[in-house]
Amino acid sequence: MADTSLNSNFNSISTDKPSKKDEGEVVTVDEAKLRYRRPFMDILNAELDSEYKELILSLPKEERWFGPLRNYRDFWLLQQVLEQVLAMQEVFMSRPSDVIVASSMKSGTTWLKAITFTVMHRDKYTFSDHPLLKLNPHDCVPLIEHTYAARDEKYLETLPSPRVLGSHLSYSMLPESIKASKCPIVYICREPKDVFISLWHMSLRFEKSKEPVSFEQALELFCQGRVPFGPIWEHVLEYYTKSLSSPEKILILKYEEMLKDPIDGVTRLANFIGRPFSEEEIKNGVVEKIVELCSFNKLKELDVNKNEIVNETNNGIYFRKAVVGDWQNYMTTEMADKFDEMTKEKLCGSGFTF
Ligand code: PAP
Repeated sequence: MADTSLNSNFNSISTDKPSKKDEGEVVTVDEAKLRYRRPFMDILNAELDSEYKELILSLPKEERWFGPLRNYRDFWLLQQVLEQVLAMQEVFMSRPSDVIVASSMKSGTTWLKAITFTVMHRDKYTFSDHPLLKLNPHDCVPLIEHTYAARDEKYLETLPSPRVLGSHLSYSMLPESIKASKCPIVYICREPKDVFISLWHMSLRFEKSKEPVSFEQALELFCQGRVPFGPIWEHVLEYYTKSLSSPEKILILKYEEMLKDPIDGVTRLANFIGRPFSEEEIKNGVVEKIVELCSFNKLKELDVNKNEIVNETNNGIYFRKAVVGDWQNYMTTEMADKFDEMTKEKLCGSGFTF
């Protein structure tokens, strides 16, 4: 499958935190290197300091769980991220060759990033010497808005085409250049009760320094959409509706279906992004190898993805259980019924089901 001569590309992966010097440097595409993303704490600790500050401070605020979040055009975003989302609308330039991995949080993003990156770049790297063995999928596929929020946006320009980039933004909030460009968007969604449980567990590990909210209160806030990039129902529906009118632009994948039949999911994705598997690749088991490399069991055992802090980034938070229906271990029947009722109401008439 892979051209081993290109492995020199992988050998040049830099594990250094980008220095202040890097920020001012003009880096050409030829010098592109994959590397660790900047730590999320840098974003959380940043002060609002742009022309958007006044607008942001005037928006509805939520800081009981995560946050401070602000509500902008019906979605809740971390205020430091929102600031950069507003700034990047005009400056982010997508390329027609980009592929965008989109999702609401905790819906299978890490997995889909790994798969899309591997499918797209399968001629570049061997399975035994693959970037995913040393870097987290979020390093290989940077989240556009977090890269901006970490003031590291020049890095996106250094990546050679075709780039695989991620976003948790709702479709309506994506930069115009992504919407107007030919670049395909692969969107993954997941049953919201499992998303909530996944988010709850992440918050337990992430928000240690804050006064913790109760499970019941977190559930209430989730249902009100008061979580980063929420509400989830509107997030899914925006992409789903757009996928109906522009099926060549957006592919909707479901986490549960991917778990049941990953070969089919990977094959559909490869076809959609214009990188279908050849007969020879299929005969040589390339699809199975991609599924194996990107599998939960494989990725979570890698040193880079263990709980230890790597470059100030706790990659362990992205790998927990990876099962369907874990909500049953945490929610009462009453909670689940109320939740399902809401999901039914939100999706009513849309034609979409989880
Ligand atoms: P993010 O939004 O913070 O990037 P995201 O990757 O979307 O998180 O979701 C994390 C969930 O995907 C976790 O689910 P859980 O809490 O219910 O266990 C995580 O375990 C699961 N996950 C991570 N990697 C994989 C994978 N390779 N295959 C399947 N599921 C995965």
